[in-house]
Amino acid sequence: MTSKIIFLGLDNAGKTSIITAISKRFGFEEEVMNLIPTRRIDRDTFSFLGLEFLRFDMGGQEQYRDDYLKNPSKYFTGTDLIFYVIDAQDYDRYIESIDYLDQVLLFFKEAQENPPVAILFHKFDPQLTNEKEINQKILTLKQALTKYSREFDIFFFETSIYDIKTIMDSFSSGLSLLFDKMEMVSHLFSEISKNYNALLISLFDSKGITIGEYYRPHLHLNEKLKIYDLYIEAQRRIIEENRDMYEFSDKFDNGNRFSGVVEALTFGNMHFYLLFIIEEDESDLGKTITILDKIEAAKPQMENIILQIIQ
Ligand SMILES: Nc1nc2c(ncn2[C@@H]2O[C@H](COP(=O)(O)OP(=O)(O)OP(=O)(O)O)[C@@H](O)[C@H]2O)c(=O)[nH]1
Ligand SMILES: [Mg+2]
Repeated sequence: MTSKIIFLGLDNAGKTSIITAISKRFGFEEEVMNLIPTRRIDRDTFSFLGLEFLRFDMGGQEQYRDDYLKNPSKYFTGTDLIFYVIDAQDYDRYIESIDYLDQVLLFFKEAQENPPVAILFHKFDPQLTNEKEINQKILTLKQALTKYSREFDIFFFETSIYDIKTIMDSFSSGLSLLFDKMEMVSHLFSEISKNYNALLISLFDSKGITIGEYYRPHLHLNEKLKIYDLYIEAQRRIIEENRDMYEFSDKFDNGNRFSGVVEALTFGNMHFYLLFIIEEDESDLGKTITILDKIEAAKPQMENIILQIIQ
């Protein structure tokens, strides 16, 4: 069974940029700078956890929007997941965007289809995250959008192509809505983390989609971003150097040191990457090494977890 995922939103919202960033993950900046408006609909397919997905990038120019809305069943029927993208910087078009979403969701409601809806407040670029105005505007918009929550499961995300982690997180979380088992993995990781005193445990597929994740509640966003950058680099090295694991050690802005280990796990032609981050005990480095050894020894257990979810 193929699942259908659609990306909707006004023209210039950033849909194609997001899809490009997800598919490439590195070196997409130039391509994104040179994007032209999508004509009608771009389709592509990808697989995740052994399942096939059809992804529709639905061009948002007015003529196309009119077309979809005139013939909604042709375009929307059988949708399993909606990503609705709003240009968070374009305040003047908030109303227009809500209006479009209204009409789209009206179709789904009448057709009695209720796919989950991930709403992305996009172009929430790193330099804006602390600005009062945009935060206030987004908050107001969220309040207006909660009216859909009676009929639909809606989820909000702030994203920016200048912070790839925000994009990957929103996409992974969206997909997780289609997989009960993904929640199970995260739950399991939270249990496992206690044995290793881990700061973070994540399982990624080969394209960087998060299958499960645990992180210590107090871990800051910039700490997560730092870890993610190191992870991307580790994954690149594993592939280039044909390794099955990679270890690194670094420190956060507050000076606290941490160790990371990425293990590559392979099942047939599917590749997964398991990331552990543990706090380094500077007074007792032997302890850190013991934990890292313990993590390595637990590889079969981890492989079992993955086997359960890809079956
Ligand atoms: N500042 C900023 N600009 C972005 C971001 N994402 C995309 N853009 C820019 O927004 C513009 C439009 O992006 P597209 O991805 O083509 O928009 P679209 O939603 O696919 O538009 P249509 O295909 O017409 O529906 C491009 O110039 C991108 O470079 C972002 O996160 N921040
Ligand atoms: Mg486009």
